[in-house]
Amino acid sequence: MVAAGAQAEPGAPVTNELAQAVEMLRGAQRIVVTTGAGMSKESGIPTFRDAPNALWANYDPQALATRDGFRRDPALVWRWYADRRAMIAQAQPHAGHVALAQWEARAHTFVVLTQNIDGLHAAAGSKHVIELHGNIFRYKCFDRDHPAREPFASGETPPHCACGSLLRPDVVWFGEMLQPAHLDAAYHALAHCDVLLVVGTSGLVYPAAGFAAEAKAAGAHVVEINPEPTPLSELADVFVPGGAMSVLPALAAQIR
Ligand code: BV8
Repeated sequence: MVAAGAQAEPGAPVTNELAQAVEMLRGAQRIVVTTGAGMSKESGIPTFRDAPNALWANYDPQALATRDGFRRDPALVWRWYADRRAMIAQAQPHAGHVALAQWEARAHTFVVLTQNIDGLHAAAGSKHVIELHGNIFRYKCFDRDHPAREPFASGETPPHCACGSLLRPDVVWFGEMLQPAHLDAAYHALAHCDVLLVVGTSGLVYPAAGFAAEAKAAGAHVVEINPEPTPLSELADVFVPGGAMSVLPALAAQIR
């Protein structure tokens, strides 16, 4: 389901940086895209920095998105994710997500490595998506990672797994390892890509924050798309100032 009017038509003017990025991408057959919260901002999902709603204003995600935070107050963390899930469920992919999905169909290899847990890349039609930090619409048990799905047998907050453990969202919290298979696939893609697109991430959270350096070391070009410079910008061959919803369609349209 894609937002009405979310056609991947170019929205951004062709700027000098965009033209440079097009030169780098034209002919590139192996493309990796890594995305952060900024990719979903124009779908109405707040980033970690400018979350408008009360929970995010009053709680530090790094305190809540941890095993200790869940142990301290499982009901609070469960409700925090339930509020986010309800908001994310209303969000739809925008023209930038659609542009990436259409581009994938034309490229030789095209992999999206996303830090986002909202599922919007897949919803837009992207087939090769690695959800590095999990998915807010999936659940598992806290002690043994047993998968769980709604409707839950128990009505408590949080509900219990059949094994007796508490249920939690199936996302990767700070201090938790990412799935080895995801990391292996990500590093393999980064080691063999012609271009890495870095879209909508502040470049602060590892291991994703290290992807630009990995790709660069393997000889790839790095193109960053963000309204603001980030710690990754000095690594990038081209920094394209702007939002994902307008820059990605404009870029993809030039590469046909
Ligand atoms: C791990 C899921 C092994 C849950 C998240 C010291 C040094 C290095 C590393 C560490 C360290 N100490 C601890 C670590 C490891 C830690 C880490 O990196 N900490 C940081 C803070 C230093 N990492 C981990 O724990 C990871 N696991 O490494 O395991 C280990 C373990 C322990 C110790 C060492 C190693 C697990 C990290 C995953 C955490 N889970 N999310 C949930 O979402 O609730 S993190 C969460 O926050 C996101 O997934 C994302 O990764 C991060 C937010 O970052 P962004 O996505 O970049 O979003 P942000 O809001 O910051 O920025 C938005 C950007 O968009 C901005 O730049 C803005 O300008 C731009 N933007 C705005 N509008 C637009 C736009 N861009 C485009 N278009 C627009 N319209």
